[in-house]
Amino acid sequence: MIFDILTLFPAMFASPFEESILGKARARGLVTVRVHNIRDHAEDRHQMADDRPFGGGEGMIMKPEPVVKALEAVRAEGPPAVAVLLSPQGELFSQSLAWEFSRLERLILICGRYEGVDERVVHFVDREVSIGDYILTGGELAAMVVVDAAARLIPGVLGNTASPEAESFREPILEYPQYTRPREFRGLRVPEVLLSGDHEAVRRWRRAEALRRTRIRRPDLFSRLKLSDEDRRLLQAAESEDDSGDQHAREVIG
Ligand code: 9D3
Repeated sequence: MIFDILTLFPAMFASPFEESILGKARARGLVTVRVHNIRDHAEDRHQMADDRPFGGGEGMIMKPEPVVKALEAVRAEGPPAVAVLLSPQGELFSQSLAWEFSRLERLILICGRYEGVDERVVHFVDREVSIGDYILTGGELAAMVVVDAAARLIPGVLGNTASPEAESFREPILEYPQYTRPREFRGLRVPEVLLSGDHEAVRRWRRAEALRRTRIRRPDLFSRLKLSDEDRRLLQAAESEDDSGDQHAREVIG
């Protein structure tokens, strides 16, 4: 899959895609990331990419022409592509959108800066995407999030260590707590059941922990879960236990 990224800050993309899994996927030719400087498509002598907002107001707005020129130039030089503007006004990015993008031959990601992008740019893209309700200084980090989430779903990118296919069928539940050696770290012991060798007891404990955490931390997910009779029993058993060890639970309960 090809990712074309349009940005005023191409240097921001130097290292994130060279490390670890994505770096290997690029080396193996499964993923291509090309970064394009929008400023190269600005017409005037000073290559201005921003200007003051009509109607007045704070800050600067990205001019439409350099962005649309860059988009048209990049579109013309490769296979069919979906063009996405990263924008705080976009639809919320999600795992299902990551799956959709991962099936494309090519995705063009446009990163805004300053106080925003001239609204007419929206007419030239296929969709607008936000990664969440918090304020970033530009679309670059959002574009990296989208590339990372979509690229790991491309067949072969993760290798044999994990199967992303399984993720699409997963129930909406948080994961159970995980531990590795040593058995005791700074006075904190690994739960005894995980050392017991009793696989059935381990399974029940993990299920109970996952259910309990989901109910406390993510009631939105918990309400969508279809609980089995065993799930109800596990939750009831967990209820009677002291849960003061759960730092996050303490925060939520207050
Ligand atoms: C505080 C500034 N805002 C009011 C004038 C407008 C604003 C403009 C530009 C807020 C953020 C940005 C830059 N953000 C993005 O381009 C962006 C973004 C984000 O901020 N949060 C989540 N997803 C995204 S995708 C692109």
